[in-house]
Amino acid sequence: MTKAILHTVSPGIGDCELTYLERVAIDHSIASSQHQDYCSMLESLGVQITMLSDNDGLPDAVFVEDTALVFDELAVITRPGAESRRGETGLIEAELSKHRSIAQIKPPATLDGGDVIQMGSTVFVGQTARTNSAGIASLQKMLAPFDYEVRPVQVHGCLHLKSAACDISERSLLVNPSWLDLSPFSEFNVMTIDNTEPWAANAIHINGTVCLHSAFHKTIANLRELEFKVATTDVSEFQKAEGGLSCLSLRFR
Ligand code: CIR
Repeated sequence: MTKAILHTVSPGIGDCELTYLERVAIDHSIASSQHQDYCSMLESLGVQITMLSDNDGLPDAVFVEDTALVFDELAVITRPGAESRRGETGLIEAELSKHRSIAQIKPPATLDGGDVIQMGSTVFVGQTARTNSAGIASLQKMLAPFDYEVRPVQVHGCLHLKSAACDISERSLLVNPSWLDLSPFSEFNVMTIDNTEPWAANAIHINGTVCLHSAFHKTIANLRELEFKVATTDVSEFQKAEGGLSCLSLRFR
């Protein structure tokens, strides 16, 4: 990954969508400072960042990952499952059209970027409250000319596929096995999070380094023991909005 699009933290983040968590106050200035640290971590790993700020009126705008998917061949602008988030995509489309040709998920299909994990030519898509079967079928159709295989994954008990799994190398994933069906991943290596840290699989893999929320000490230690390079940053304010490391950036080559 060499590039990432990010969005500043909306002053209204406290009004974010919530599905599994009770609403608690989110401190905008702590969140902004954590966002800055997250940026610095990406930059230290060689990522060039474009920071957007025009969607500040939309509470969840910082979670840019949900608004688009970027493949080498094209970018797909999503149609987020939460109606309150559909206004976020126009700004992302304008930015991504500088880098890729654009395809759009159209009604009645819904798809959140947080439900998609690409591992080479295999594209895993979570079946969740945010991503419906029409969304998965649309993505399948868009990617068919490029020889990707789109594989649905059943997800339960969490918001997105990426709440439950992330790639940590070309052929390996870090997963929370309680939140997804692992059978679609049979030919990949799967490492499980420490079960006292259920959110630890919301991580990202950047240029050979796995990045995790700094509080997940046990999963971090397990990864280091297996000789993964690990970087950490604190995203505790975003966890209150059901976000984590992955949703804070839209990463691409
Ligand atoms: C939402 O519910 O849409 C936001 N509050 C959190 C989105 C997190 N996105 C992600 O994990 N990809």
